[in-house]
Amino acid sequence: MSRKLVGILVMAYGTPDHIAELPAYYTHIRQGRPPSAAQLEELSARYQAIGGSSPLGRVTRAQADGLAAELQARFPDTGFRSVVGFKHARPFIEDAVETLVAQGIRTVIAVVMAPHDSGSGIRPYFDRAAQAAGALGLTLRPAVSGWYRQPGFIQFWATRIRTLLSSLPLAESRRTLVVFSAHSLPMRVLDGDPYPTQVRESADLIAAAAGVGNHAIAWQSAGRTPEPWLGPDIRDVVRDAWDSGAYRNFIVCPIGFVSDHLEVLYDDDIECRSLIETLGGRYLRPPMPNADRGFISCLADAVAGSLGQTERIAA
Ligand code: FEC
Repeated sequence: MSRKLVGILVMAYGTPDHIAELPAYYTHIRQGRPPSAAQLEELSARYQAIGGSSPLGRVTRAQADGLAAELQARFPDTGFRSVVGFKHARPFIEDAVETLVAQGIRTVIAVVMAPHDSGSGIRPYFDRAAQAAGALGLTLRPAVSGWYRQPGFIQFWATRIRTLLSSLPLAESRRTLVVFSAHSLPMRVLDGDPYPTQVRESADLIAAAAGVGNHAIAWQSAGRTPEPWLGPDIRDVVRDAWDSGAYRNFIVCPIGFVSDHLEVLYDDDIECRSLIETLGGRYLRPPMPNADRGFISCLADAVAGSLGQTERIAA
């Protein structure tokens, strides 16, 4: 008897593979409105500053491979195939669904490489996946979302915070603020949205697991648009903490992301670091989850929970 096949649709934001694809990528992010030449130049300069391209595509593929291998080891009687689908770059989510269908897969579990749920940021991933699956006669469920409560995710960050704190002399560790950050969103899309609450809750859970007394929650990478975005911005949090005189070291934990990419490597490692060092302080940032084995194992825990439901649905 042939093994049952389960597809894992691993979805992430996406990045241009090459700088020549930047205009199309930026236009896609802006829902079809091409950016101005100045906007394009500014974004291109950010990619140049991190070395010319973002590791996001490579890291997402490594996460997908790791996840399939981990699930295969846990459930040897089932065959797992993971496929990557991006929101704003090729292969798009729709391309990935087609790939899974072409492989004869009928059961698909979708997971987004972002820990917190949000109506405008995360739901569109699932809506697009479900629509593509529906058009091809494939039922796609259940979706894994809002997996920030996974104990492995909390432990991942807690362990790394403790490691950084213990690398500092005691007097310095007392003058250290742990800043948890996630992507900001326009206020207009946040009415009744679970996102800010989930981010705050996960920051509190990680801080408690790390035994950290002083922590702050900040929002980063707000779009360059005049409308109000969710704050406080991470740079304001840092300035206020510095001005209070209580803090000289900052451990920045971008818990809203799970990969090295532009928003971490530029907005945090270049922009935020520069602010902190200009003030005279020390910037520290734990390594991102990327394809860390413990992190992949925690993603597998989240998927395994859904797998149980899928097996029941399929039965
Ligand atoms: O490394 C890379 O090449 C890509 C990094 C990247 C990630 C990411 C994640 C999120 N975004 C979210 C919301 C918005 C909203 C707008 C917006 C715009 C951009 C632009 C770039 C970009 N985002 Fe992004 N985002 C990444 C990159 N993002 C580049 C365009 C230039 C700029 O504004 O900086 C505003 C759209 C508009 O103008 O209409 C809103 C959210 C996440 C986290 C969840 C997820 O990963 O999907 C929320 C990674």
